[in-house]
Amino acid sequence: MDTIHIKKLEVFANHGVHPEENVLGQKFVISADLFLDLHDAGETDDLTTSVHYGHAALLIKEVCENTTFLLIERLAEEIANSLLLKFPVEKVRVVVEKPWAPVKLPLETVSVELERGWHTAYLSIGSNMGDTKQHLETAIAMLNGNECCRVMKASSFLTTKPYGGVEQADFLNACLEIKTILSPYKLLDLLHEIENSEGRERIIRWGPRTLDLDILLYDNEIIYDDVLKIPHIDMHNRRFVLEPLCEIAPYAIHPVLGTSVMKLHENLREKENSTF
Ligand code: ROI
Repeated sequence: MDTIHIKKLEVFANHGVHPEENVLGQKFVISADLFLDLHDAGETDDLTTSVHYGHAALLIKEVCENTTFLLIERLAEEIANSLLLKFPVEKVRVVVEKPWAPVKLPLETVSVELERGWHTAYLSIGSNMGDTKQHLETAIAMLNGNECCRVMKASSFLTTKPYGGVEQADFLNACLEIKTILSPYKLLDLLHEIENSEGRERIIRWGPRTLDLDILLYDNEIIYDDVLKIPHIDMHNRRFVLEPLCEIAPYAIHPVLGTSVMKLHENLREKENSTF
């Protein structure tokens, strides 16, 4: 992808583990690569279609000067997040150098480097208690209200029969495409927070719920641990997931099965038709 480079911006700031560093301050040298599509700027010569590198450099300076962190890792993370949130960039690479680090050895510099960016995730949302439509709408509003998430697409709301064998009321379901700078684990935490704020209690497994939010896909990532399973472990068997997901992302690929959402939907319909 096209890149704007900001190379070795010098700032004076107070980050460090030693209290003396927080008082005296020292030099930090920051480099940032901003990844974005520069075709429009290249063709139109219009600054509003790109990022003003002066504004980006000023933001970096402000983040460095207005905070005091122990670690340069934390500072780099904060710079990366600020750039991603303030400017229309897909990804950033940030290097924080600390040439005067008090390590009592003759080294040129110490530094950290990290890359952060916007990710695409697909979520399933569902409710079968109370004002179901209101719960889904609140979930969408709360996701959009979080600066680290942007709801890009929402499917229509579908009334679906309960899946999973527990007798209960019909569900209202939908799927969302979001952009997020949160890691999969942080995104999961946010989804739990939103569920809890809508009064979600975990009483019966697969029982009624005011609001259920699941991560279906997160880029092409595959995660399988005690906390999180991505892609959602049962999504290919759930019509209430595949039908709305097919509306907004028919060509998204399930990274384990290597199959498009449209094909998974078709396969499930065939399976259901052959069993009934
Ligand atoms: N069934 C439907 N139709 N919709 C859901 O959102 C839903 N969610 C669940 C279980 C209980 C598995 N069944 C569902 O968690």
